[in-house]
Amino acid sequence: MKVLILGGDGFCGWPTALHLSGQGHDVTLIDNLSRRNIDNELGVASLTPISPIDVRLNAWKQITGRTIAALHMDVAREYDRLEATIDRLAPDAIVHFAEQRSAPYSMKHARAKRYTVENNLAATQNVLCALVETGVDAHLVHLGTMGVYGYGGGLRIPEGYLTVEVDDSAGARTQREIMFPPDPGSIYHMTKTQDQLLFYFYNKNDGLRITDLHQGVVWGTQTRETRLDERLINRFDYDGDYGTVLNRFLMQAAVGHDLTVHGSGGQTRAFIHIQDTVRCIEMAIDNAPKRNERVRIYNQMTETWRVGELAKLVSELTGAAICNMPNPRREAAENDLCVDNACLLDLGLEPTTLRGSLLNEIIDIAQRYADRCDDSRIVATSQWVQPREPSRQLGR
Ligand code: NAD
Ligand code: USQ
Repeated sequence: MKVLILGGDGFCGWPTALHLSGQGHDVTLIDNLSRRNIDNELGVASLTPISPIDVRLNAWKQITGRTIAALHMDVAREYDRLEATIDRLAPDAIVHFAEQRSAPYSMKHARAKRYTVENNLAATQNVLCALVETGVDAHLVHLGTMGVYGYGGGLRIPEGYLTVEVDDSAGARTQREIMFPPDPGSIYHMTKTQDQLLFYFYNKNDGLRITDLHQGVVWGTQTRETRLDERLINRFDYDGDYGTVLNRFLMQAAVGHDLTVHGSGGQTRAFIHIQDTVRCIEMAIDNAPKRNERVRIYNQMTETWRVGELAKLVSELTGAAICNMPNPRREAAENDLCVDNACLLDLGLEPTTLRGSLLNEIIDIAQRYADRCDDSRIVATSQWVQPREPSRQLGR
């Protein structure tokens, strides 16, 4: 298949590009390198030494003989180029990762909030609009988030659609399937709930074939392909804005920093290893929805963990101390999370378990690159609610 990968230089996009190319697909990636630029803006760098994009691509060619084409393009701001590219390439599938994906960054300040909304919604709208305008019948695979559901509310979370009982217009009790009510916890997560509405509309109106993968927190760094050569290494974010919780704990243990549990650690989240991410995307591409099928939604996660339990596990493996810090986020102090993930398991996903793989991750990545860590960037500083003078507090 011809596959176009939007956001193909990022943490999930790069290993996906390699994996799909390695499987024999004809891959082109698009990226505006905004993620690398945000690192510069924040004064941080990936714990792993990531190579410039052209070095990455040349290394892949040298090692495998396979070519991945790359275009520097802003999907949110260069609509005409995007449309012309989709028209010219006529891909069978488009994988869309090209969004600002950090919740803390999206809550940092007005500029970051506005950028996140403008970038994410325009990127999604542009790819959908370009598919309609060109008439290219590509299957769009989007990386969404478990965070659109609001982490539970005591329900078993279905794969996108909730069955409800309502009265029909004649007053008879009837069952309907509706999109699960959105309940975002950050500006970033809110953009993903809005993406869902765009998908719903373009699917209903234009018959676009769309799979939305509601992914949990991704952990791990390397995949089979990124391990082939150090020039292919994947990024590892550890800073307070872009580092995700488990990778942060692994790195903190490696550098002798206390594990930074927000609040009581009772928050439960869904997790998936990066190796399983790339496999899930491959399976989604191989199983495209039929024409006139509604938006297909899969819960792309393999296990749920309480943040405090994760810290305990890492502490038991490494001896690291745990520190319960004031939570900078506005989120439930505790929640249960029960998720239906049968679709991807039925397609053949064999989960990488956290208990089975954590120690390797600590040794292979966190300890190996520990000397690249800037300790001053570890603690999360982005606040969900800005402290204000009493007279300026909203609603008072
Ligand atoms: P990332 O920031 O590492 O990668 C995103 C890539 O998209 C970056 O290389 C960035 O430069 C590019 N990009 C952003 N806006 C763009 C634009 N307008 N035009 C072109 N390129 C653009 O993030 P990631 O961790 O790889 O996440 C990829 C996707 O998966 C995101 O949409 C994210 O919401 C979703 N996701 C990630 C996780 C996770 O834990 N990392 C979990 C669930 C869902
Ligand atoms: N947390 C800590 N200590 C830390 C970092 C985080 O206790 O040092 C807590 C947070 O308060 C939160 C939980 O861990 O309760 C998860 O935080 P996270 O930063 O690992 O994940 P999150 O902000 O939800 O975002 C990440 C990705 C995002 C993706 C999302 C999937 O950055 O792109 O959409 O995971 S999900 O969480 O399932 O919505």
